[in-house]
Amino acid sequence: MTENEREAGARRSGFVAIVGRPNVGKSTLLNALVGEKVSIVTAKPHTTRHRILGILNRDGCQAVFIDTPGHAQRSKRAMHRLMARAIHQAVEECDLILLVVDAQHVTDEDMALVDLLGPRVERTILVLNKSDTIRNKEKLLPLLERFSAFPFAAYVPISARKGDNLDRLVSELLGRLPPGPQLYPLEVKTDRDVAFRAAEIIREKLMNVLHQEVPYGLTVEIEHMAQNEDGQWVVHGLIWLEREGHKPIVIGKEGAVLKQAGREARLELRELLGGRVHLELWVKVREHWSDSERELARLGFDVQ
Ligand SMILES: Nc1nc2c(ncn2[C@@H]2O[C@H](COP(=O)(O)OP(=O)(O)OP(=O)(O)O)[C@@H](O)[C@H]2O)c(=O)[nH]1
Ligand SMILES: [Mg+2]
Repeated sequence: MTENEREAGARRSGFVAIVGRPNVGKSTLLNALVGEKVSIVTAKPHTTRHRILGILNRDGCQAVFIDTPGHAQRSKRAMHRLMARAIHQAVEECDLILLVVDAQHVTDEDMALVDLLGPRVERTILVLNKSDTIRNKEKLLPLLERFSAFPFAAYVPISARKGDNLDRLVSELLGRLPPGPQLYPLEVKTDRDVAFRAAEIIREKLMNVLHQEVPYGLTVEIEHMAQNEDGQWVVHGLIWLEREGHKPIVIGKEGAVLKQAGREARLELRELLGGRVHLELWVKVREHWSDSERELARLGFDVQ
């Protein structure tokens, strides 16, 4: 945005899709841009499963970001099909794209994504994330050269975790949004309700406590959530697994895993809900839920 436009109070608004392969830091970036945790983050790939909106307001402009699941190789499972669809939809619908790569490990999968974007690279900003892991910044040069064969709108090295260079990224992207009105009320930060966010927080804590052992297809559903007379929130969460044999892993010895994840989740739910929280978790089994569109719809996936 030029100084003149800013003085004239020119408004810009639009949708900005955040895409990239798994684990490059898309959700960390979304949270840093929005200034609030709206999307969960773990050290493991395939953390984000849904399309999640996060909203930034600055200088009379509004950017509506769409966090997407990491782009993975083809898979036949219904859940992965839906995740791939979420990415394609986001890319089609948006005004601008942020393609996030891990500046330390650019792979053939990143390049495959660039191909997939095709002519849309012209409205894509290449975001070289995790630049804090690169001591010698000259190491970024060959990377930039590799990408310079494509007509990206801009190239911005950042650290989403440390917040480095985010101002530059924000000014690059706001300046490229089309003129338009405010799309969401200023106080709205995300399109997701508290039940969705609560379920995601519980899933994040489980993924962290389980380290390498997260059973494929673990998901969390909020069965009940309400505030009682003395202001305390009562939250009942169901943890769905695909196999009976996964139960002992998720429960842990004498319930240790479930207790630790529950403790950590409760602390964060307190912040989200702004009051004391009583959290109860149950582990349940439903075979093959991640390959059944009906089950996926029941668990909040957009199967339309
Ligand atoms: N060093 C460093 N680590 C980062 C940075 N940004 C994200 N990470 C870490 O990278 C890991 C993955 O972050 P996420 O934000 O969950 O990545 P994602 O791209 O959303 O992953 P999926 O949802 O699985 O596709 C986490 O351990 C983050 O803390 C960064 O700027 N620097
Ligand atoms: Mg993510």
